[in-house]
Amino acid sequence: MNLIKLLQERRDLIDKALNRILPKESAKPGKLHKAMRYSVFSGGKRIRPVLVIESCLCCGGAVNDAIDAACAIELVHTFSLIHDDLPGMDDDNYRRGKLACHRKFDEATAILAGDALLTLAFEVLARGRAPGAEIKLIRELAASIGSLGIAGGQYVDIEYTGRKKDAKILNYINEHKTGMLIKASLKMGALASGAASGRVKALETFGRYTGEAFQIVDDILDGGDSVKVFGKKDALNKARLLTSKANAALDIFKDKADELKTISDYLIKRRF
Ligand code: GRG
Repeated sequence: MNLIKLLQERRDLIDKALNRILPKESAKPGKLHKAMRYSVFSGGKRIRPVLVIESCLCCGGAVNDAIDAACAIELVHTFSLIHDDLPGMDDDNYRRGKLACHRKFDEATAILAGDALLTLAFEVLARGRAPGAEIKLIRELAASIGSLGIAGGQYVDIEYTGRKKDAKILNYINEHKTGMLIKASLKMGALASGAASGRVKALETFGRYTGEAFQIVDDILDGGDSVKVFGKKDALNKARLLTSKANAALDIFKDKADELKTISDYLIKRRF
């Protein structure tokens, strides 16, 4: 398997679907739609939607079964990045080397662009191509991003601004702020395929470990909290251990899980 080619193919497919789903800039209010499109198409790696698709394929589903869930996840991810950059949160001027949405446009536009992306995600799931799975998908996404999910993780992260974090707090933040959406990506891919509960559970376990490892590597790449709390060497060892646990959870799928295992290995070796 040529992983780089596979990732590129999946990204192209996801970008085409996102382009179809997002309102055109010509639709009123044009500036709001321009801001939504600016943030969605500003160079994201599309890791989460790729995971949705691969999880669905691993369970015997088709790409088409997963594409709406994949787009919904990316819309929520983009929403969370727009809001994360706002002055009341991380107050960042740049995202992916480009002006953050509120700097390119203005704060009100960025807040509303985020809100509109979040709500669009649920609309997409509700009109999805996974008959019978819609409610399960909507429930999974909603549960992963609320106060017991990403919003909770972000809240605690902000609460600890300027304070020393210990391993317990950091694990909580990583698991919620970053891990929850990655875990949801794997679970939603499985749900979209109509997989039985044991298989869904296995992919959820893979997603939980992979999500935690992803944030640790993110911190290693930019000198973030995991490096401060664990030290660089121990942080990398932790990410490797989490990834081997993640991959072990997929043994029941035999070679059908090869792509997912290769992706999780790649995510801890990445330099981007
Ligand atoms: C979702 C209801 C709800 C609230 C969101 C603002 C907020 C509350 C949460 C912020 C969450 C956040 C910014 C987490 C960081 C996750 C992370 C590691 C992002 C980087 O992911 P990549 O590398 O990004 O996949 P690209 O740029 O490739 O898309």
